[in-house]
Amino acid sequence: MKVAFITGVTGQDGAYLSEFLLKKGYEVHGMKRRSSLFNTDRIDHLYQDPHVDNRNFFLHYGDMTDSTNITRLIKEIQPDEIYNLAAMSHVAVSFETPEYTGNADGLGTLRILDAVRLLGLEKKTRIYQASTSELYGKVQEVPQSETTPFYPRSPYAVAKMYAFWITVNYREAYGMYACNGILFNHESPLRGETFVTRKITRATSRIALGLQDKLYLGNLDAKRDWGHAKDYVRMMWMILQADEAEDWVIATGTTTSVRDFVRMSFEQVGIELEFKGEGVHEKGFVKEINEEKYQAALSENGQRKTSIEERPEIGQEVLAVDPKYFRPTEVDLLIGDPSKAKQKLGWECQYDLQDLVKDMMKSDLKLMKKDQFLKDNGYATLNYFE
Ligand code: NDP
Ligand code: GDR
Repeated sequence: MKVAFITGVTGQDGAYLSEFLLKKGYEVHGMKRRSSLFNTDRIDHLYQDPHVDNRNFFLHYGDMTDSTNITRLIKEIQPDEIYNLAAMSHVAVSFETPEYTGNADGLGTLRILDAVRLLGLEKKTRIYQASTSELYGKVQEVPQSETTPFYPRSPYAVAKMYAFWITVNYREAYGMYACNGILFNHESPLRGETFVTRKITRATSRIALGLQDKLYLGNLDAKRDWGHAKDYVRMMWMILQADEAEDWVIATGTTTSVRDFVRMSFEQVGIELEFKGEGVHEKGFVKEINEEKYQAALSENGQRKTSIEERPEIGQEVLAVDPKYFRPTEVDLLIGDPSKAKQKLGWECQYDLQDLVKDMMKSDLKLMKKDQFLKDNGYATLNYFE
């Protein structure tokens, strides 16, 4: 039985990767942070009672900023594969917490690599480093591939650039099997609520159900190459099974603006939007509602129907720009060229963007119907949006 150690196990990718590796027969160890509330929502379905025998999923407390803890965990676990997914992963927040981001995302990666070296596990343990398309930053060329120069545009991306090169350096200096997956944006129903896609699918669901009037976003012109996280965690594993340790771009090869992602989400509930104005004055209005599609989307999962008074109306302003979501420096356009991974690893996506939006909207409609039920019955619901 192979043993994997996943940092960032409580995050979007950590949850999908754990599921994937457990299905493959791995023994999976995950590192989670201590928090004052439970932070294991995404992996609770995998949890195993510590008092039973034959467990194959284990959680350990740890932090990327604590080398003694990381070294001890790797010594105890003796992993065949390490997936370093832990990071302060929000680009906008990294401008608020640049030093911490450098420590956790940049030096944290060094702590993993150096622990493996100091413990003499260089020949046993393979390491996957969660690198990112944010490394490309300011557009130098499109589509971006393994040979495109980096130009990071945020403290997050700069920290990840250190992590990228220290991974390459340990591979070259010590002969370690250490790889970077340069993954472009990938999303899912498990995506954190403050990343733009999830913020949009949550708000669209709430607006359709009459729980919220309007959504505020930042830069609607930004373009991203969005894939489904399930497809991308499969690639993380494939990267560590290759004969040679290398760096790989994983992307869909298509790009879409934030504005079009909003449009696609509303289409899922039969609402057509019209955009008016420019820049900070741009707004989105309800242009048409396809009654059949609206009813079909909302009546799935069998909850009560949204009353006429609660429903969005034609002409309603449902989207506005709030400059507080603009970033001091922005990444305008990402579109990846995954040819190398396609040719050498046989990379294929099972989900396209339409499937992704559908999957996220289906899940968020279901979650928001739960909120509708709670509200109907006099309970408080989450009222926090960032
Ligand atoms: P998430 O933000 O969903 O998860 C991040 C994980 O890291 C969480 O488990 C979080 O714990 C943990 N974490 C954060 N800081 C620390 C720390 N100091 N010590 C220990 N654990 C910590 O990210 P994703 O799952 O989306 O991404 C996984 C990795 O891939 C990240 O490194 C990200 O930067 C990178 N990446 C992501 C892409 C994407 O589009 N999703 C694209 C390219 C790269 P907690 O739950 O307690 O907050
Ligand atoms: P990104 O993802 O910065 O690409 O990093 P995010 O979803 O946060 O932003 C994508 C684009 O949308 C624009 N945007 C907004 N973003 C957020 N979060 N909130 C808004 O209200 C909003 N309005 C417009 C942003 O300006 C940006 O252009 C993600 C993270 O998962 C990283 O960890 C990962 O490395 C990269 O993807 C690849």
